[in-house]
Amino acid sequence: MTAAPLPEHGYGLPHDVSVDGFRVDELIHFTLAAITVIFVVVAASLIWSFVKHRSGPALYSHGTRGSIGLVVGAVALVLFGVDGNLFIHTLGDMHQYFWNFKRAEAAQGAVLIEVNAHQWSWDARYPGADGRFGTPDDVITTDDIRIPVGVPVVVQLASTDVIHSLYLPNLRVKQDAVPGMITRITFQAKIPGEYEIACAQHCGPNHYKMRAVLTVLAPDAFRNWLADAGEDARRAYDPEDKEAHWGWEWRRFEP
Ligand SMILES: [Cu+2]
Repeated sequence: MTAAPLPEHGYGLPHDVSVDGFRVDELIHFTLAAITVIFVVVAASLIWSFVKHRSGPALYSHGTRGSIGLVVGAVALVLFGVDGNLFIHTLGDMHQYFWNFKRAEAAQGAVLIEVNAHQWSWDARYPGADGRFGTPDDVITTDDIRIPVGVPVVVQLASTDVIHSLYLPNLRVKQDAVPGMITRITFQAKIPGEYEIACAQHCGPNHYKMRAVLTVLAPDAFRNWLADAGEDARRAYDPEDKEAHWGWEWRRFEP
């Protein structure tokens, strides 16, 4: 039984413990502010017209040039000012941070992990001391992903049955695990602790049980854990146990 992360308290988004999560939160807060303003303007103009036209004969009209211009202008303002702004910022953030695997993998001390999702748990694989996946010193865990604080982590994801989705709410990232594909996700934690890992894609009757713990450790604690686990893995390695050999050679996506 692994430790459970502490429940979140209060209102709002889950506690953000990632380096880049604020970029997601900023977009959400900007959207909330924009729709609040739009709601107030729309509700106020509705109430105003109800009151203004509450008596007198019914009036049918397609509007004046001025009123049509006002509506078209307001729609254009929302489309370009709000949606356009979100679109441009999202593309920029994806390109520079959330999908910048090249930079993450090149970073000093970056941690690479392979995750195999299946009904209904998350198996994680670390390359061990030799730095290569699919060798006898690979460290394998179940529903227990450990990472060091302060360095980029890159996860390559696979699924052996149906579509799952690796969701780390406290790091503001989520990625589907799709049978027949290797997908990937990168993030960097800035606060040690235990956080929730959830499957975000309904994947069968026990989907709700597909929870795991992400433990963010101090760099030394992580190194020690990985070294000890690598020793254990080497001792426990069984070449006949085909089930345990699901790892793959780390996929190079960038040329
Ligand atoms: Cu699942």
